[in-house]
Amino acid sequence: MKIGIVCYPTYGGSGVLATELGLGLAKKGHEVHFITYRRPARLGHFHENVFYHEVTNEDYPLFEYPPYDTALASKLVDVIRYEKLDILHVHYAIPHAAVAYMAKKILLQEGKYIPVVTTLHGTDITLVGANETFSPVVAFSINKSDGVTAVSESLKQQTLDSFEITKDIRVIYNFIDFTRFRKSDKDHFKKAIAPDGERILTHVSNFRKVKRVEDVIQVFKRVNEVIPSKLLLIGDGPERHNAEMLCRKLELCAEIRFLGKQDAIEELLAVSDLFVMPSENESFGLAALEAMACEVPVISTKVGGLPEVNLHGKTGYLSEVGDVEDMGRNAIEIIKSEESLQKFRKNAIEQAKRFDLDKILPEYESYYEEILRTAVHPDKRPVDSPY
Ligand code: GMT
Repeated sequence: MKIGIVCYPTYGGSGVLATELGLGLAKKGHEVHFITYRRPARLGHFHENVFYHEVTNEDYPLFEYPPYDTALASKLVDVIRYEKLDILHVHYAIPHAAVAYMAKKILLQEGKYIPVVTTLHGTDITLVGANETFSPVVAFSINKSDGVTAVSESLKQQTLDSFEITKDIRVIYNFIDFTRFRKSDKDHFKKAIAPDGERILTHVSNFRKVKRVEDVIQVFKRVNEVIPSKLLLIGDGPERHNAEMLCRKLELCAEIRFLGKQDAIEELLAVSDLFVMPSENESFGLAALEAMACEVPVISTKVGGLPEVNLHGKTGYLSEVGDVEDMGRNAIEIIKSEESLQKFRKNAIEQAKRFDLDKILPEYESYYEEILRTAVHPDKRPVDSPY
């Protein structure tokens, strides 16, 4: 199959998932074309069957906002036409689903029908999409997609609750590549971070408000008062400054390391003892799954799709948003003894295996096949069809 993939090329979860999906499909022999404004972060080097098309934008003094949507639609038309793609898979509804619809309509004029699959990732529905600045276009373009998937049951339900959706939404969970994410015993690495055998707590995110990074620090403070620990904060974003200020105020800078954006997150997760995700909203929590694959239990909130990933009392614990006391207590409960930690570690990896790439990738492949079989070419529709 020849598949086009559109996503945000940044460190956000949707871009990571889309890139891993494309790489997995390419390994299985599909031809995969990424169409993005920058090379996706995880597309580091040459891969067989993988092609990358950069969307370039034109600047002009009239444009206060260069029209990225138009540039992307034009690029899609060109790539789909020239590379003869079979299907287009766009990740994150805004603006990708609407742009895909535009490209589809343009190509229809020349008799080419390209089915579009839209994957909803979270904030495209819960935070940004539901806002009336975008909602009419989001609802329209979801309904005009040939196939729609959501990364958790919770996100599917939230989509149905927030918009008038006429399309069936298929839940296909996010996945994990176990060849990359697994526990390792890099002792020298662990020693450098925690020279006196302290426990290592880790948080990975894009440091947006929704991630509540300050809660991570508050949880860490409570843990560190009882069990000597270190905290690794991985990623960067608008909330980093506030987080650094809080570390200084709490006089915890010696115990907390801000590592910024990292490519080899798996190496850091692999030496961690606990992952902390106190988000206000999380459709799935891919970073938590990556931790669990490395046998790291998770302290998280019980929002969105997190209860589908992190099982309370088994792979970690779930708390109310902002309840740092509860999260602190739960964290201590997990790491208080080697016996307890090992039990949670074992459960974490067992649960992570449900989301193995080798299980989930075929779900996408058969969904594509289903869409290719059932999407109705306009020639075959009644003449008065509105499509
Ligand atoms: O977490 C973010 O804010 C990034 C965002 C994205 O779209 O890049 O992540 C969303 O998609 C991920 C992949 O499906 C999910 O694992 C995250 O839970 C989801 N984030 C939120 O819902 C806040």
